[in-house]
Amino acid sequence: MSNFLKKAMDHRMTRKAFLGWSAALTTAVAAPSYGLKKIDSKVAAAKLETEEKWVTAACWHNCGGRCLNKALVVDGVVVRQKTDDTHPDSPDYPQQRGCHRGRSQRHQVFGADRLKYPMKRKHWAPGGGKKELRGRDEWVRISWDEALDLVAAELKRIKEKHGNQSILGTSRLLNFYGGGLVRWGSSSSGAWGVPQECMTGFFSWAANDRLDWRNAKLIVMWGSNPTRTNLGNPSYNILQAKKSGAKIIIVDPSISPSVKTLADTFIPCRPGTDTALLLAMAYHMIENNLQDQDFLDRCTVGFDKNHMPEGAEPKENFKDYVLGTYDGIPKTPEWASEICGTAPELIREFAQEIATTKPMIFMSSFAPARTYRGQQYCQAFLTVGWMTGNVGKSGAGVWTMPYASNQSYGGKSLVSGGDTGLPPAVNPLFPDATYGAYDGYRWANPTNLEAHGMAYCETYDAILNNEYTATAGRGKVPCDIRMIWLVRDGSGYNYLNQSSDVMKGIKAFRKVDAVITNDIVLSTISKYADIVLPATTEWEKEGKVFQGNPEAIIVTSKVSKPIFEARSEEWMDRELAKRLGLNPEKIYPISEKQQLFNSLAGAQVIKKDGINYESLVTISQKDIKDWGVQGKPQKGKISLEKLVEQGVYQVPRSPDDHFTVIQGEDFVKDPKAHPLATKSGKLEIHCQSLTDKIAAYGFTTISPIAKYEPPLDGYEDTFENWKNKVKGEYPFQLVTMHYGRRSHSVFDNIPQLREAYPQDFWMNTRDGKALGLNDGDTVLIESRYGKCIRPLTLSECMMPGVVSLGEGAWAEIDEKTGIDKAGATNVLCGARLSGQGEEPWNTTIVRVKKYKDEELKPDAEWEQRIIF
Ligand SMILES: Nc1nc2c(c(=O)[nH]1)N[C@H]1C(S)=C(S)[C@@H](COP(=O)(O)OP(=O)(O)OC[C@H]3O[C@@H](n4cnc5c(=O)[nH]c(N)nc54)[C@H](O)[C@@H]3O)O[C@H]1N2
Ligand SMILES: Nc1nc2c(c(=O)[nH]1)N[C@H]1C(S)=C(S)[C@@H](COP(=O)(O)OP(=O)(O)OC[C@H]3O[C@@H](n4cnc5c(=O)[nH]c(N)nc54)[C@H](O)[C@@H]3O)O[C@H]1N2
Ligand SMILES: [Mo]
Repeated sequence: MSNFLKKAMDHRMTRKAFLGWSAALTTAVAAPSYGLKKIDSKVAAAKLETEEKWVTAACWHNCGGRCLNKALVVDGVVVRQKTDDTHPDSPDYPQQRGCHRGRSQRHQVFGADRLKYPMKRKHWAPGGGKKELRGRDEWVRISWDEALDLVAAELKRIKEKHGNQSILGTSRLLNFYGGGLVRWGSSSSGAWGVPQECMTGFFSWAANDRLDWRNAKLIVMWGSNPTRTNLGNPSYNILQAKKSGAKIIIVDPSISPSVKTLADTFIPCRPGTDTALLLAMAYHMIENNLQDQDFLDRCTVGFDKNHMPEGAEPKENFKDYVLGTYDGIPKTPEWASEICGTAPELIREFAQEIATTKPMIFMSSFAPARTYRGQQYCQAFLTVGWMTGNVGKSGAGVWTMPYASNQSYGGKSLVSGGDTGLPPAVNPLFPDATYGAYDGYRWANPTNLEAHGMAYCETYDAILNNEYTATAGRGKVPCDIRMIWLVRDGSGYNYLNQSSDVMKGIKAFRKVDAVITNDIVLSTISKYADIVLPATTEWEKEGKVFQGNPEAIIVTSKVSKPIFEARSEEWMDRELAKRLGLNPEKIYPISEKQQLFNSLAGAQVIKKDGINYESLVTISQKDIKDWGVQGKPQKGKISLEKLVEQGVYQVPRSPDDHFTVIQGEDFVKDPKAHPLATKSGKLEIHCQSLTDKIAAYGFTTISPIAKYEPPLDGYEDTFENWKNKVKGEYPFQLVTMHYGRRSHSVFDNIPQLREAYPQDFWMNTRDGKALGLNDGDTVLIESRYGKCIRPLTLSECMMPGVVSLGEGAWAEIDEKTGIDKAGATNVLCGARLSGQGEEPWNTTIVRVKKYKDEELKPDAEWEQRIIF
């Protein structure tokens, strides 16, 4: 046995002993899968020299990063992982280094709890069988033929008897089979979408190039925690700006890890009350005439009565609302402080600083907009940012970082992969959204008559009550949902674990005739399903071009054969298609290999001039022959072989390159010549189209200017008597932040990561003491919607009255007590309809007490969900 192989195996043994893993886990990890042949050390030693290979291995999850992962494959077995070492690291040209999760990927791919065989719930029968047993029934291993026959027959039966509208889901195959109901709304970006569209024409959706951040004197990060939520290079980039002299201010209800590593100043603010804080900052600026009046007059509408958009009531201007001219309530720091908890003096200092420090970057995450009626936060944030005039200039900007889709660098795309050539498959029941796009930033057009489906938050009610709110003012329409169809490719499910109200979700799951999923592990949705199809991970597929980072693309390769009986989603679709009387060749006219080839052949890289693009990859006739694909030879900057071998193409950067982008420079210089895609062509502080659009959804209303209205389940609702400050039944505000252990629910099953990032419930020390609680106690956390138990961490880092729990833990619900042991946040967060259908997670209220009925073992020691 070679040294490193021995080391790798020793490492496993120590880990095993340390974590006390189950016997089953040890077997599967020590003799991974597909090979399952034991490595004969002598034979292996002879072969090893030639059979070691570093392969570029995908890391495909929805974490916001796109990093380079390499796997060392020895005799078919992955023994080690590493990350980017393709070039030396520097701040200008950083390596694309993976995080602790990406580097744990082999524990996911080859974990003992990987799904190995198709399986069926024992008491499921076409039509549902014993539906109430979902989530607690036994599993039966079945053959692929049986699984595919059952799934196809049930899909056919439901379609023929009840119609496509009784199927909830969308997938390439399903869309060819008549489609299904779609869940729309905004899960990821909270309320940001429609305000961005209507107030800015999507202008503030993009940031200046990362190298330009170094020119900022001040960076305000609102509700932003990149050291946990942007684990690739973004925090590193922000650190470079700090080193170049930028002061950093973070606004958050907790002293987050990012406050500790990046911030110079911390501004506390209660969840869901940011609008009040922002209005008070505006008040201070107006009172002291600190706003950039020239910018406001030239580039915005609605700030004061003299600059209103056409048709708007002059009294409805922002300035007079802040001053309280007509409503008699000046939005002073004292007024705000009672709501947001920030000291009035601190509000004044903060306002003074942002108004007088130039250039400043004023950026927000999604979290404060993941609140009830979250649009008001977006309005207030943009308005106050614009009041400082920091738009269209170097080192300046007012924007929301699109965390989930890229590395949050800003700037333009310097290199990108081409189209796969796979034609889109439009869902006939929801023609707006083509299958395949992640819906984080999409929301249904509220006037769309063709949209069949409901907001995320209304899904379970739709199943249970047979009606949902339709778009285009159609009011409630009847429905009869019979099937939940989750046979699709990878992430983006947003069910149970990841969507509000798990408890109601389980009831809904237990009502339908069939729940079909494909998955790589028995995640929460699959646990409550009837038939689960084992999918291959990206490591077992042909490879893909992964995009998102504007400066680099990652080209992955196949790392291993499919383990056990796992099959690709495409294979499942093709097999099901045959059984449904569809032509698989029409659904997948080109092979996976051809798709990869097309992406590479179409890849474009920016030229030195910073304007034009050229082909990235050199392809020879021999390449085309070797790959067995169709294509034409072409000339580019890197050979196909080299790119695949290297696994990454990154555009080198330096401060004097021509790639720097200053967002909105032209617009600010001459707004008439370069109008924005808004009604007025300017930035809209008063925005009637926003009000109208939100009203069209029929959930909550929003004023055309930023106003503070207490959200449902916000701070005010923690009181029984607001005036006398008497606390009510649910006295604490819960935030459900994104957590280092995992990417949403993905990776939550990895014992090593569980050990490194405990799923603790955080509370302010004084609050805990007042309740007689100690650090490490097991506590029961209850909301109107559900309850869970977790170990308590007391910390002065939490604002008093605020508690927090990382989102994504795999719900582990005790059927007898209804208590979730894992700390799955959506057990606590209720499904409430708001605005554009955004999920209002960060406005949730709870109560907390000591829990004595059970000793809670660390979840790193829990039994894994291993079925076969
Ligand atoms: N490790 C990890 N990283 C991830 C992900 C993951 O699952 N795990 N998911 C990725 C995805 S898809 C997304 S959308 C992004 C999400 O990125 P964000 O939305 O930025 O992430 P959160 O962790 O929800 O919130 C960030 C900070 O906001 C604070 N916060 C919460 N509510 C409020 C509020 O009302 N007001 C204020 N001022 N602050 C508040 C929280 O305390 C937290 O410190 O993260 C991405 N990155
Ligand atoms: N309370 C609360 N809830 C939240 C949030 C919050 O802040 N608070 N954040 C929300 C946000 S921003 C987002 S983006 C959503 C994300 O919500 P989801 O998209 O639902 O989350 P994931 O956990 O990424 O879901 C991935 C699913 O795909 C499966 N999977 C992974 N890899 C593969 C594969 O290769 N093949 C197949 N077939 N399946 C695979 C996993 O097992 C898992 O079931 O969560 C949201 N939920
Ligand atoms: Mo997200």
